[in-house]
Amino acid sequence: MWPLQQNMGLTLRHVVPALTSLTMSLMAGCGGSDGMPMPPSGPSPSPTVVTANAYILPGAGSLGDLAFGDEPVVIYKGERLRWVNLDTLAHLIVADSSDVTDFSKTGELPPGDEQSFSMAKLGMTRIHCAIHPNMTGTLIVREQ
Ligand SMILES: [Cu+2]
Repeated sequence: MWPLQQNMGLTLRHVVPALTSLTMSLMAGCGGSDGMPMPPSGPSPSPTVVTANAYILPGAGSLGDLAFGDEPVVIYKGERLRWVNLDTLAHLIVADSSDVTDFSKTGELPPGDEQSFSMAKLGMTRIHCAIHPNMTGTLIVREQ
């Protein structure tokens, strides 16, 4: 009986740290820049974050630098940038300078889909569509 119990003890000691590090890496993967400072206290108990929509217009693939409607797309620091695909084709928006703002790229956005990003960092970058390189624009994150 002794050898068996020793074995089980060893197994447990090895399994627990493995689970812990897996959990930690999963948590790290989920971490975004959602640690936003709360706005000054208002009537609502939950913090309100303004969402700014950036639209990928219908027919965007042939609209060139008008593909995103607004040129430049201006977001205020602390807002959520929400890419909304109003086109009938999928698009994948990429920042030319991926580390200047908190937006580096969307995933592939199917028609009607959307994706949001918390924009805490001030900056400006050119943007384009990875699928339709002629779709270009400018993204600016500025102080409110
Ligand atoms: Cu596109």
